[in-house]
Amino acid sequence: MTLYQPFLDYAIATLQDRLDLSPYPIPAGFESNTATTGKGKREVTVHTTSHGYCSPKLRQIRAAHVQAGDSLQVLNFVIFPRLEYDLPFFGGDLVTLPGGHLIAIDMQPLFRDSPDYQARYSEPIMPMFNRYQQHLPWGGDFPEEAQPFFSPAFLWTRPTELEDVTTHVFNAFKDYLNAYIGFVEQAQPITDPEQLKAIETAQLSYIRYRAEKDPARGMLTRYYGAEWTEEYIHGFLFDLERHLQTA
Ligand code: DBV
Repeated sequence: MTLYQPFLDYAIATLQDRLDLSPYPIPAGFESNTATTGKGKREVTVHTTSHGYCSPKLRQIRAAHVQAGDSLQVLNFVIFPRLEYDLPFFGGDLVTLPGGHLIAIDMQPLFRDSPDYQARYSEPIMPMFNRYQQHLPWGGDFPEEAQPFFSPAFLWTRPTELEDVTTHVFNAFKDYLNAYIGFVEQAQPITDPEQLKAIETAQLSYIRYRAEKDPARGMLTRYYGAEWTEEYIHGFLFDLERHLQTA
């Protein structure tokens, strides 16, 4: 089973169709990785692949896809806009573990407390969110410190049925992504220096948080070691800081 491959295929095809995509470089050694865990009949191969694109308004569109049989499937898919735009991040964390499915889909705001920002980037999504929440109820238990990084349209759910993932979650992923691309199409570059500074600060704060708290760190370290995992997190998955240093 490769539960989230259709999500990834759909995302790349749709972005390619609607935006002007170019490849985003993946550092050598991080295009893919494979590890084996368990012994005898329980032996499982854990295969991780990386995918990267960019567009004139999007600095990095990237995915990490972890596949290890029916009980471990993960697609982490995030879009980081260029710093000249006040666009939110698109974030998808689609996780299937032995304990069940855990789904996070959102357009994560740069300025959560700004009414104007919410009016532009969250309110238009609320009808969609309300529609999906009927089938995908709030997933509960959610780290308090992560709150500032989520929008009011944050879809956070723990489906108990596989069928909910292949139907409602897939539809929600498609709808959120298409709405996001609509925002991208409309976005105009910011020129005000103060606003540009605020965007950079907000992007850095988000990326530092995600890199520091990456919930996959434990899993990736177990399979691929600490050195590979830290470099993967800081050199590819959440790489803005590196790029600002070398710019
Ligand atoms: N999460 C990542 C990356 C992953 C990844 C880069 C390469 O940011 C996977 C893979 N997320 C992943 C895994 C788990 C979670 C959990 C493997 C399960 C961890 C475990 O149970 O061992 C949203 N993802 C989670 C959790 C949250 C999120 C809140 C629960 C963990 C917890 O309670 O601390 N990820 C988190 C988030 C976004 C996101 C803030 C935004 C959409 O992508």
